[in-house]
Amino acid sequence: MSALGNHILVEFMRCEPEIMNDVSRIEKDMVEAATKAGATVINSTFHHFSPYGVSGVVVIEESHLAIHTWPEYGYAAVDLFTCGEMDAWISFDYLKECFKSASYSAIEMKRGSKNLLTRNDFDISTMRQKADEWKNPDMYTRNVWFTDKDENQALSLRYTGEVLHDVQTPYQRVRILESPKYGKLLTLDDMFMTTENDEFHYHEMIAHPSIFAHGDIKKVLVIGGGDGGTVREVLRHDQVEEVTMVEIDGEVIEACKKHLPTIAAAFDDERLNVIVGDGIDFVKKAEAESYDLVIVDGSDPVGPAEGLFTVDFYKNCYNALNDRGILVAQGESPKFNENAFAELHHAIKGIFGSENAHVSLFYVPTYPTGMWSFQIGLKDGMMRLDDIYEAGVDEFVEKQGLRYYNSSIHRASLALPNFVKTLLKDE
Ligand code: SPD
Repeated sequence: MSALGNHILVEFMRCEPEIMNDVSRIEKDMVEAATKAGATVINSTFHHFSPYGVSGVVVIEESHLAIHTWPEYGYAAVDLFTCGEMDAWISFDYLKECFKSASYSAIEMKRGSKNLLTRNDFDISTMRQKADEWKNPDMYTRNVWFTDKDENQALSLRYTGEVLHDVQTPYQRVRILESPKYGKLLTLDDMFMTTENDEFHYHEMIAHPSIFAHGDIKKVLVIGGGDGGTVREVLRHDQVEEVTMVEIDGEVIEACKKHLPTIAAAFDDERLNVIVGDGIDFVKKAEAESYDLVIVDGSDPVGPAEGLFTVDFYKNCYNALNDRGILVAQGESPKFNENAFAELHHAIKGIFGSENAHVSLFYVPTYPTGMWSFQIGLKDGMMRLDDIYEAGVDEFVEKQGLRYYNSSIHRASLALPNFVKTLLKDE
């Protein structure tokens, strides 16, 4: 029986769940499946659903290949719809291998039986000309988003679907994704850590305010900070003699050295000593009164960073600081995780004294709500965070080409909105 097209409806079962959730890989496999069968690819569009599932279609001159996946069932429903001489069973065999499908079935049916159809007469040349006038500027379009969220709020960034690095370490899932707007993104588990295009907001603000307020920082301890952005900023200061960085997950350092060299830019500095190990334990055993500055550049209070939000840890940081020492800790957001934000402030108050606990606010577009904080403890009650030599700060800013921090931002970051003051009040 002669027909216009051939349709193979495929069930791929017992596939590898990770593959079924990898939009980039599925798109490549589908395009390759079409090409291997001799099809001419016109374009493709794929979408990743949160938290899992992929849908997509490859449009070919000979019709289309479409897919919908359910990673949680290791299942893919695939349509191979072709016209002309193309053998779609080649695509079938190829995809079966790609998806590592251990069980599959397929039904083949003819589409558009010619004995049931009547052909109309068209002016083919005009129609071809019309079709040529429309050009698709992007051959492949993807709608893939990474979302950092809690149960009520989220921040999503579109990424290209390219996963440059994806490693499950004993501590967390470390990923580097490529995005059109923010460059490469470092994510840990399901949270944004830093991005090429806005990392300077965070890294300049974690380092410079306390260094300028103190005036003579020489010995620094950084807990966490595996991407290298914090030590890069600290080491801009010539008076800094020694920086020890203790990062629990060596994979973060390696991934960032490889994919984020502009952030991991100071690992070769001779003043830097990198230790891959447990920062909580390191601080517990640190020599008393040995640091001018302790910076806690940790992740959010879940997983490996949970211990960085305990009173005991900050007591040990206090002990490790000398009598003019300063603590700066990643302080969470007063609009996203209010409880962690307020509890950390109370912990620092309890240890450093209520007049010596401070909060600086800054803006990071790629963290949920955008409003983020560093929390500061001053061991010396006479020190004032806003006491800076402005001209010196701005000369440094100019010379170093800083893009977020300056003397006005220094002061402004210490001004708190009323709702934040209320959040921080003692109960
Ligand atoms: N939700 C993100 C909290 C910030 C975590 N630290 C970022 C590391 C940048 N060096």
